[in-house]
Amino acid sequence: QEWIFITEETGEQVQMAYADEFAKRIDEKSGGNITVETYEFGGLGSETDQVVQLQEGTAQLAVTSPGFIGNTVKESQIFGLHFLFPESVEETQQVLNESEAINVDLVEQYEEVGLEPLAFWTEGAMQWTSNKPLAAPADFENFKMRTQGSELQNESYGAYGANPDGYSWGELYTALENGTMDGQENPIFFIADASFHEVQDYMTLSNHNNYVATTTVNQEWYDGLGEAERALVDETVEELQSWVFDEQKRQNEEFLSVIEETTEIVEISEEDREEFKELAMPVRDFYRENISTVDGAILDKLEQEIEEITGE
Ligand code: 6CS
Repeated sequence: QEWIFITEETGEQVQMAYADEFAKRIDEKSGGNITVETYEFGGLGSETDQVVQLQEGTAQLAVTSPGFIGNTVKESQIFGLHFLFPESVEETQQVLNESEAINVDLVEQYEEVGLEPLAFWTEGAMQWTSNKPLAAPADFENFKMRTQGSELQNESYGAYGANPDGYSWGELYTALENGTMDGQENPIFFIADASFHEVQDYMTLSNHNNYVATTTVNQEWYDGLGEAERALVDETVEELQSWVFDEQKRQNEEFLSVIEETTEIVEISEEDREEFKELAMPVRDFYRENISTVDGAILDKLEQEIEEITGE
């Protein structure tokens, strides 16, 4: 048997490292009977094309990101809210592992469009890079901010006064270089590996959100697997939760020094951080009223679950 696993990243970036590790373990466990072919981003079209391929079953497995899948699964845009998840990446992963809002209620939303999410995991806290220092909301006035294009991501930056626009990351280096875009958000490993820091003068340690990736499979394929094969997939995905946490941590730590060599690091004062948080709060109501198909019930539950985990 041969399964196709597509990701939105390239080389040894976290999603590819994940897919390759998955392939290796399945090969070993199946005694070579199952081969998992992993595909880098670009090989099979844009990020949104990949969602369609997964739905159609051209690919059986994928790592998907809410920023790109948000038009297909509206509710997944919840991950575009700023300052919702705990500041600690460890606690964020704990929420992603344990939350019923995510692992039951949100999962049902994916199932409605033929997709089966098997695990949600963080690729690390996101930071802003920019061509001028971003330290307070006022700095975002008329700032051309690149997002992945989900409506809620755009609303989140609109709330600070920015002009957000969706863009594929494959074209982002050039857009930042020629000034079509002024800045973007991503985890540190990705900023450095995609060389965005080369064409940006500043990186703000904003920690405003985490990058959440989802191991997602074609539902019909998954339901049609034999019991032993499905157990193999489930067990491997489960094992990889702690593996990928360590991998993103290692990559984010290692790459920070690469960025520091060329790029000025900007910190946000406590006061300004509070101002960002205040501006981000009404976006939750926007999500409840304009994006959610269940009147914000998933967000209501998730907020409670986060409170229980952080004790705040
Ligand atoms: O910014 C992006 O679009 C990309 N960032 C990451 C961390 N992974 C893939 C994604 O396409």
